[in-house]
Amino acid sequence: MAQKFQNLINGKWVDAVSGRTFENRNPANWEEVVGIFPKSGKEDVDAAVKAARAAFEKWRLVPAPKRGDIMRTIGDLLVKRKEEISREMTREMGKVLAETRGDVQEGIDTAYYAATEGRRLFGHTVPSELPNKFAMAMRVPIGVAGIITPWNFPMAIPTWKMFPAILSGNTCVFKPATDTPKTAAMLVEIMMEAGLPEGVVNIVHGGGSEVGNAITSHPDVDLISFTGSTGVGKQISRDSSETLKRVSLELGGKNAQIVLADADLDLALEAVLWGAFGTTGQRCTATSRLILEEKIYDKFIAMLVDRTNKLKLGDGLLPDSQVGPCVNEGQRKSVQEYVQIGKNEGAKLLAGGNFATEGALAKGWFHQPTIFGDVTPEMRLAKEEIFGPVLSVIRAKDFEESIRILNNTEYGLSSSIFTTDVNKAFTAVRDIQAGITYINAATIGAEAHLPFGGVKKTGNGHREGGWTVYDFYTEWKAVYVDYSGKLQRAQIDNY
Ligand code: UN1
Repeated sequence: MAQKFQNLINGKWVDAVSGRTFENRNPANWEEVVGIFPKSGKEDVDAAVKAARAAFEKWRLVPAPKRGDIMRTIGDLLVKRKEEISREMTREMGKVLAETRGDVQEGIDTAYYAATEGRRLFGHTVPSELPNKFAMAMRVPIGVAGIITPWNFPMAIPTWKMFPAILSGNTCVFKPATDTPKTAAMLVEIMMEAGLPEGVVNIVHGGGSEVGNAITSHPDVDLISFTGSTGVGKQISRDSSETLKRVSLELGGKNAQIVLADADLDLALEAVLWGAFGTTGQRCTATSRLILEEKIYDKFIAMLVDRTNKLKLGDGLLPDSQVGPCVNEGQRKSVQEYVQIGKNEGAKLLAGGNFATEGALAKGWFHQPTIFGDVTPEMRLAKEEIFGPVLSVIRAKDFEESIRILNNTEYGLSSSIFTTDVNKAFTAVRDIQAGITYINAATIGAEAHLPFGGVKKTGNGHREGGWTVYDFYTEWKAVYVDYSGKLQRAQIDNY
C-alpha cells in the first residue's frame, strides 16, 4: 500500500475538504506509486490562508535572531536526513542521486544563510536635515506569502523562497508541484519539528488551476513567489494584480554556452555535457544552445557526439546512471515534439532523437540525450525553452557574432563562455544580457548566497538567493524620532 499524505494547516495534518486524492509515481518506473496526496481546492487554501494570517500576528513579533535559531535547526535536520530525502526525491522526479543530494545541499546552505541573516537584516540610519531629530529605515515583514514551486528542484527552490520569507517574519502557504509532493512534505515536516509555531508554514497539495489559482487570487495573500513557465507567470501576474500583490517570478530560459576557438575544449566539453543533460535538461539554467566559433565547429561536434552517445541512461538510484528520465509522460512527449519540429525546420539530428525503451528503461519516461547541429537563430529550436535533453548547436563567425547570437532570445537567465582570452571574457561579462554569466564554467551551478534570477522574459526583476531575496520579503519603513520638543517642519523651517 502506498503511503498516504495530508495537507498541513495550522499545525494539523488534514485531508482535502473534498476528500479527493492524487497519486505520485516514479518516472523511472511508472508502476511504482511513491505516495497518495490530497487533491485540494479553494476551501483548503482558504483555511491555510486564515491560519497563516493568524500566525503572522504573533510570528512578526518574534525577534529575528530567534527566528534564525529555528532556521539553524532546520538546517541541522536537513543534514541529518539528507540521504533519505535525496533518495525519495530521485524516486519521485527521476534525477540522479548525486544531483538530488546537491538539491538538498542547496536547501541546507539556504537554511544556514537565513540563520545568520536573523542577526543582520540591516537597515540604515541617516542624518536628519533638522536638528535633534533621528532618522532611520528598517525592514518590516509583509504578511502572508503564497509559495508556488516547480518539480525540478523540489528542495532548493521551496527553501529559497520560504526560508527568507519566514526569517523575515512572514508566514507561508506552500503549494508544491504535483510531481514532487513527497519532498515538499518531508521539508515541511522538518520545519515543524525544528520548532516553527502552528500556521507559520502551511502546505496545500494539488494542481495549479485549483490550488494555485486560489492562492494567487486570494485577497488575504500579500506576496506570491513563483518559479515555472513564462505562460503561467504572466497569468499569475494578471490574477494577482487585482489585489495588488507583490509578485516575484522566475520563469523560462534559453541559456547558451559559447565556446571560442582559443578555449580549453576538453573543459568546455565536460561543461556542456553537464549543462545540457544534467537533470535531463530540466533546469531553468540548462544549456539549451551551444554556440561554437566556426573554426572549431567540426572538431567540437565530433567530441560532443561521441561523449553524448556514451551517456548512461537509467534509474537515478543506480550508481552508474548519468541521465535519469523525464519527469512525466507529458514532458517526454513535449521533448519528442521538439525533435520533430527540429527535423521539420531542417536542423541536423546528430545524436539521440528518440525515446529510450531498452531493457530496464521500458517502464520509465526516458528520452535519449539529443543534439541538433546546423541550427540557425530563427528556428524554433533556437528560441523556445524545451526543458528536456535537447541541445541545439549554432555556428558563429567570431566572438562578436557569438555574443549577438547568445543575446538573440527573449529570455536571459544563465549564460556561459569558454575562452582563455581575458579581454574577451570581460567583454562578455559586460555585453551578455543575462542574470548569471559563467566564465569557463557550465550554465548550471548557481550558489545559494548569490543573486539568482534573470533579465528580459525570464522574470520581473526580482532576485532569489543571497542578500537580494530579503528585498522581496520585506517592506521598508522610514522612522523619524524628533527629540527637539518643538514642531519642526521639514523642507520649510530649514531652508
Ligand atoms: C533551476 O534550474 O530552476 O544553478 C534552479 C543551478 C542550480 C539551481 C537551478 N543550483 O542549476
